[in-house]
Amino acid sequence: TPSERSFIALKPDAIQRGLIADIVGRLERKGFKLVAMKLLTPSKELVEKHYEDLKDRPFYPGLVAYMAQGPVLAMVWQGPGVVKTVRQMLGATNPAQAPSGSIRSDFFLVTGRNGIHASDAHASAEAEIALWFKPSELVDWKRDADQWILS
Ligand code: YYY
Ligand code: MG
Repeated sequence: TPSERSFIALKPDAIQRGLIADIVGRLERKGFKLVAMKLLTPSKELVEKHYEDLKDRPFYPGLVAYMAQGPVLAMVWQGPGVVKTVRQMLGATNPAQAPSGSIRSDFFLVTGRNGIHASDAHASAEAEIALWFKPSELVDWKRDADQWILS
C-alpha cells in the first residue's frame, strides 16, 4: 500500500563517519517519503528491546553496546513496497556479501559495523516504529511531488 512504512536507523558508525547525507540521500532520491527523523543516543533498554529476537546470540552484548554508544539517526520512511525495497537497497547483513551498489556494500566492510538498520517485515516495521517514536512524532504532510512519484 502507498502508506506502507518502515523503520530505518543509521547506526553509530555511520554517524561517526559522516555518512548521513549519502545514505539518507539514497532513500530520499528513490522517492520514499520521510515521515519522522530524530538523532538520539538510545538507552541500553531501548536497544535491547529493538534486538530482543537476537538476545540468545553470542554477538548480542557487543551489538547492544555498539548501538547504545549512539548517536543513532532513527527514521520512518513511507511508500509502496518500502519495507522490501529498502532491505534490497541495504543488501545482506554482511557487507562482504551485499551486492555492489547496495548501501552496505558501498559504505561498510563487516557485519558488526554495517551502519544501517531497516525493518524486515510489515509487522516488525510497525512494532519498531512504536518502540522508537511517539505517535505525535510522526509528521502527517502532503508532498506536492507525489503526483510525479506515485500514481
Ligand atoms: O536485519 P539485519 O540487520 O540485516 O540482520 P539481523 O540478523 O537482524 O541482525 C541484526 C544486527 O546484528 C546486524 O545488522 C548486525 C548484527 N549481527 C552481528 O553482529 N553478527 C551476526 N553474526 C549477525 C548479526
Ligand atoms: Mg534484522
